Amino acid sequence: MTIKPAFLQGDNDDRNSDEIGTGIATQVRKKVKKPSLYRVLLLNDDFTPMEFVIVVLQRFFSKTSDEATQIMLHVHNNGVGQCGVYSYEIAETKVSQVMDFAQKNQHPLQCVMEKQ
Ligand code: TYC
Repeated sequence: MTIKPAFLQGDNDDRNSDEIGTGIATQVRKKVKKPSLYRVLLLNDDFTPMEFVIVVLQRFFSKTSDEATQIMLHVHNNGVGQCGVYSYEIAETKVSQVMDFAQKNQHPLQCVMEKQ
């Protein structure tokens, strides 16, 4: 039987090779880590118009008019609500886009992310 060293094994080979005759257990299983997920949240305030929040949810989170209205009302009534769940980079981009858009329109809307 031929034993291939770990570095010659195929890219898609994720088996464990316990022993290769050296007495050293060699771990060849690839570590495939799932990306951590982050919630993107909108916070309520007393000044941002409801219609503006609905536009944000449609433009940046691809919500329908009905979904956006529901989420906006949830935030209005509860103080905070979820726009979506994303990988770190996407969540960060969404937060930046919303904060830029709110600032350009002179609304105090706050958008944050938190690890799920
Ligand atoms: N409370 C705001 C108002 O009465 C509406 C609002 C909803 C603001 C959601 C921010 O994230 C928000 N105009």
